[in-house]
Amino acid sequence: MREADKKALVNRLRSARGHVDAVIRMVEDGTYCVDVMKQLSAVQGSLEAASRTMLRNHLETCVAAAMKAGRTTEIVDELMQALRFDRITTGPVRDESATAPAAPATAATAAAAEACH
Ligand SMILES: [Cu+2]
Repeated sequence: MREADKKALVNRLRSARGHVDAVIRMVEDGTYCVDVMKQLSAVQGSLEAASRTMLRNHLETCVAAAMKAGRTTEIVDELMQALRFDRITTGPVRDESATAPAAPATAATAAAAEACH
């Protein structure tokens, strides 16, 4: 993996970990359900982007090298197997602008939270 790509991926994963910590605090604090769900969706989007980055790297490095070495069938078989269990990477791309950190509850969500808890 190229050093710059590795650095970017590690940063993204660290950011997702921080985001998960924030969601844990939201749950512990009794934040309104829908607000928690919104943040979980944002974290998932970030992890999906990380997974796509990993796939792209694999195609550009391992797969390209295997094909050059004439191991096409072997590497394609492996890839087909891997993609089978990774619908996240091969599925539709999410709106990554939805990965913003948790926003404070509005008056409307606060009122709805009252009804919910
Ligand atoms: Cu690889």
